[in-house]
Amino acid sequence: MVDAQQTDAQEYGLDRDCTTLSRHVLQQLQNFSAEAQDLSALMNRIALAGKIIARRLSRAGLMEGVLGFTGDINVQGESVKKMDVYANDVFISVFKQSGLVCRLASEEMEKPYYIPENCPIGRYTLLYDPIDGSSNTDNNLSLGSIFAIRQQEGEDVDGTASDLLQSGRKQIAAGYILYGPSTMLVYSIGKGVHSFTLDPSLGEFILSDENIQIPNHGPVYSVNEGNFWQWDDSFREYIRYVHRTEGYTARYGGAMVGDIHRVLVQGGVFLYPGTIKQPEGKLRLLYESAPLAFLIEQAGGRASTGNQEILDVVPEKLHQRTPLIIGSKDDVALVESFIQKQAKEQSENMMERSRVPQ
Ligand code: P6P
Repeated sequence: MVDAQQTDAQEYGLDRDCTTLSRHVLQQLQNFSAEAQDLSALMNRIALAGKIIARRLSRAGLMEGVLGFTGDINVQGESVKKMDVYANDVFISVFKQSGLVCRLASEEMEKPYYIPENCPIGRYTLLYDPIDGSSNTDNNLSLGSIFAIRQQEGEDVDGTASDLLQSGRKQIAAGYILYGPSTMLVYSIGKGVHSFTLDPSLGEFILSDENIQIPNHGPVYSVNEGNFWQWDDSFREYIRYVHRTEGYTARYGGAMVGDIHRVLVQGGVFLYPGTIKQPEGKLRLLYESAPLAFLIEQAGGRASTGNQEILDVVPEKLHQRTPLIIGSKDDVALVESFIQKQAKEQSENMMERSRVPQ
């Protein structure tokens, strides 16, 4: 005799196993319009790309030609890993015949990839970082893919994709795939943040957490302290503060997706400030910081350059970089307070100097 409670649990379990990503998107939108169907299909293609990349990573150590460098330097001036190229090609292959997109803009490609005329063309653009944290590929550590979806605006007649040079508020969906002990896909279409875990036995991403909210404050600060003397003093002052204050813990994995996922779950802040050599910072705006900012804002957090909300920054070029402070709103505000304090002191010093008789 199966009791009612066991039946409920069984039904809940079955229902959850059937909550795939594409179904969840339609549930979120509560309609089956053409746009809703497109968004559901777009997320499904991203899930397919994630499954293909996860499969490659899980067997990388057993295969020839998967790990290591290609010997090329990409548009970012960084040495290219074989996984960077493979993952970039996966997204192109998955979307090329989808009829959903017209372009793909990637960290790995100087110019966007335009869907060939002999393929069905859609009205969306996928912006992505195919492998985030590729320095981790050869160490079997966590990696990520970051994605954002925007609608094409106007006609991209000169092939410069200038309509992409708009603020992150134009994103209609964004998220990341985290290749860790399990493969997770975390996304938002502007209706909260939801996570899915890949069930290899089903070959499906299954809903694992809905409406994720980031704590207003958390213990984690995630930054590469090896750059300490390269930063503006305001960031050094913030680090000195967390060093001497109880309740903070440093975590830095070298792959932003994993570090920001930890901040999303536990609370805290991830920061990649500008340095003397690179005042604009290392991270790219359109396909790294803006998608993550979209997601973290949807979870109740914040993302800032230090002086401006990331989602309000209007880029001047496709591969524009930005400083990034992202995570719990109280922790982002605390970092900003050190920047504002220093700016105030500098302004007062200048006023003082202007008052001293020459
Ligand atoms: P560093 C990976 O290349 C990346 O873009 C982020 O994923 C990561 O947080 C950062 O760069 C690591 O950079 O200078 O600390 O090695």
